Amino acid sequence: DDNLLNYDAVKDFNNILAGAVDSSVSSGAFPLILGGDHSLAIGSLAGISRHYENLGVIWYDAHGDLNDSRTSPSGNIHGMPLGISCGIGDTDLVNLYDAGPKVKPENIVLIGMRDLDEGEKQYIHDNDILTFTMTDVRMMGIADVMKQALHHLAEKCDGIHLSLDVDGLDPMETPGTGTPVDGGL
Ligand SMILES: [Mn+2]
Repeated sequence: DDNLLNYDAVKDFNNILAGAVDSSVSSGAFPLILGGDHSLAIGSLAGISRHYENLGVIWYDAHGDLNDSRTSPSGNIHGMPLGISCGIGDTDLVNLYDAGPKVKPENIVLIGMRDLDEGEKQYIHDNDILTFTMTDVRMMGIADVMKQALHHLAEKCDGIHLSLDVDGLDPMETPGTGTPVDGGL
């Protein structure tokens, strides 16, 4: 598949990261992962998902990151990590560290969305993923959004992986992002 940029580097790095996160959780520590590219969530989710039956995911981002190589307009793997973790896209990345999907779509909450691609909108709709756009955040306030997000996950999840893309914030706060989208928090 030639629509996956930096494929080998992303795959190798995420295997190492998944192992590090797995060991960290095993030792009772709280893994905090900082990185320059959201493709690292493939490895962080793979490493932590071993430890939970129903892992919840709060995905704070301007983007859904639910593309696969067929729907991705850019080929950037950092636009695909949540999709890959749900089992869509490149087989080796889907089966990274452990075989099969790491996250169930019904256990995801998307917050801060304001730049979704058509394929992503379809996936969100088909899988009924709880989604708060920036319009929702402005109308409801972030406190209410978080309350609803946690309530939604508390009913069925035994743990939560929080993923925060700096582009979820407004580009005035985080000008260093490669994918700025106006109107963030
Ligand atoms: Mn993003």
